[in-house]
Amino acid sequence: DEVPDGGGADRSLPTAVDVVIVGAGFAGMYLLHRFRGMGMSALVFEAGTDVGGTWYWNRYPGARVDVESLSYSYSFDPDLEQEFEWRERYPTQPEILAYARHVADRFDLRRDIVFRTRITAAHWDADDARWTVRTEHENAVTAQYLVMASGCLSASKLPEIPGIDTFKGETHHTAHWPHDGVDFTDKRVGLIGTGSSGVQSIPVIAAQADELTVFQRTPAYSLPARNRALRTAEITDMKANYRAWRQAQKESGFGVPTPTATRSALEVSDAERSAIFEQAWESGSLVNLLTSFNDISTSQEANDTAKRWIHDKIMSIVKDPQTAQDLCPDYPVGTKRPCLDTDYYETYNQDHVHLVNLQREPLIEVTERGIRTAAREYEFDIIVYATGFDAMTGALTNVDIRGRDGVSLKETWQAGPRTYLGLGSAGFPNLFMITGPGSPSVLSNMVVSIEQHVDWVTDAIAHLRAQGLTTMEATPEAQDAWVDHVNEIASHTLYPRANSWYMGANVPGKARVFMPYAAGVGEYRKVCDRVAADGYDGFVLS
Ligand code: N01
Repeated sequence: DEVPDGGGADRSLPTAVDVVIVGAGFAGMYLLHRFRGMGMSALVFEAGTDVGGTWYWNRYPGARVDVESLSYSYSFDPDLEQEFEWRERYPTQPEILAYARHVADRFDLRRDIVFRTRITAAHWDADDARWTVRTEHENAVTAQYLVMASGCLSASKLPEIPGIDTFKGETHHTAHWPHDGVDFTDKRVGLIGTGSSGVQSIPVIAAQADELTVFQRTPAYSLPARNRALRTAEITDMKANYRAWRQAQKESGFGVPTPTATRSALEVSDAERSAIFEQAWESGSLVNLLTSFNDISTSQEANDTAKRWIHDKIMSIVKDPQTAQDLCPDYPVGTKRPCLDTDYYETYNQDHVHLVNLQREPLIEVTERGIRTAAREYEFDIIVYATGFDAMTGALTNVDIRGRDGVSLKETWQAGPRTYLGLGSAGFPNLFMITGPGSPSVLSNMVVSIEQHVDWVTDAIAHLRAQGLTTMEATPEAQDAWVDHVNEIASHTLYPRANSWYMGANVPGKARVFMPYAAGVGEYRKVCDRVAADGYDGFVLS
């Protein structure tokens, strides 16, 4: 992988800047652009060798976004919007990475990005009212503001299985895929995990491998993506109407405009309900499924109708009845992140693809030769871990962040993250999070939420500067009220009923708290706008 022009650990760094930004993904890049526009000095630290964040790291076979390309893109520059040509409805990881690189070039971002450099610590110094940020290479930079643009799904996670280091073959995690790929030809492959990464990679690995065995702890709900090349007419049409579309994105629930469902799944006939689910299934859009009726995410009974309908679909596609049964989830639809796939269920009809249901046959250990379950040992040449992330908080608590009086963010969040608006946390002045816990973040089109947060944070800092002020910190009272509100909203949904990474359930010992804000991006934006209009109500400015 070439080292981009920004250079890396060996470049000389300034000792003080106005802003340190952690992460050069979509959030970090836009932050840098905005801060520069405000005449501020900003430095971005990035662990990878290039921009792109999620799309830099997740290079596993079949990796694609599950939001349509024309919506999953920056809106802040109409010229950028017009000039970039998306090729596919759901673009591949290389296409999205190419977009990120195009943005970096277009706005000359790399000269202020320090690549190959992970941040290890950030400590607030109350006397100077500055953050001291330390890197893995023992460099230190001070900054008035620290913005964590470190991603919600970026701290990857291996499973806690005994013997994980003993396997003699090749081992890969989907979020750390080798840049020159993995050759599965003639290989016996074991894959653990059936979330979005597993569901996307399984059909592609199966097409190459000699034998593929999938170890499933919890089945996913997955919809066929119906991916295709974009038609010239739809690109032209979108480009002509982008402003209205962007506005609709901002006001929508998921950051993807959809008609509002007005009816309950329980008030229509079985035939009509099936026809509506079939339409969502055929459309290749997760949002269409989740918004097919107005009570899919709030009523167990309504949700059960979707669940039964999808079970029937799975049973009709997968030929072996036991495998089909094992692929049917029993938690409510949408309460774990649903997946979008290409030929996922069909893949299990191939003779060389096997499903191991870990609920019936628990995983015991990784051995030198492969994986041992309670039933037997499976031998592999390659093991793929599609086992996900310490989501939403991992990338924040992995850094030794210390606020007022040396208080640690990680320790303060032991019982679950506590933020005001998902943007700031009491006791941590001038620390901002992009798409932090307590904001819609992972329940939305991330680019829409990222832009809203970046705009809000940079506007807030512009406001401080205009007032001759230097610090901003959430009050404990505003934060407590916000955490209560986030929990209250979640309690009206079915989300807390599943053992999901939204709940921290995939990380042993992590507090079980529903982390994102479930009222939708449109409602959330109104709250943020109101807070700003009220002079940043709930924050102390000084
Ligand atoms: O990770 P996951 P992911 N033993 O946490 C299993 C986004 N994304 O990388 O469900 C056995 O969803 C685990 O089982 P369980 C998207 O938001 C988007 O796939 O915890 N199994 C699960 O099956 C997504 O939700 C896209 O019981 C173990 C799997 O590993 C998020 O990223 C593509 C285990 C992990 O699934 C994360 O997706 C990719 C153990 N000890 C990702 N530990 C698109 O845009 C974990 N598992 C399409």
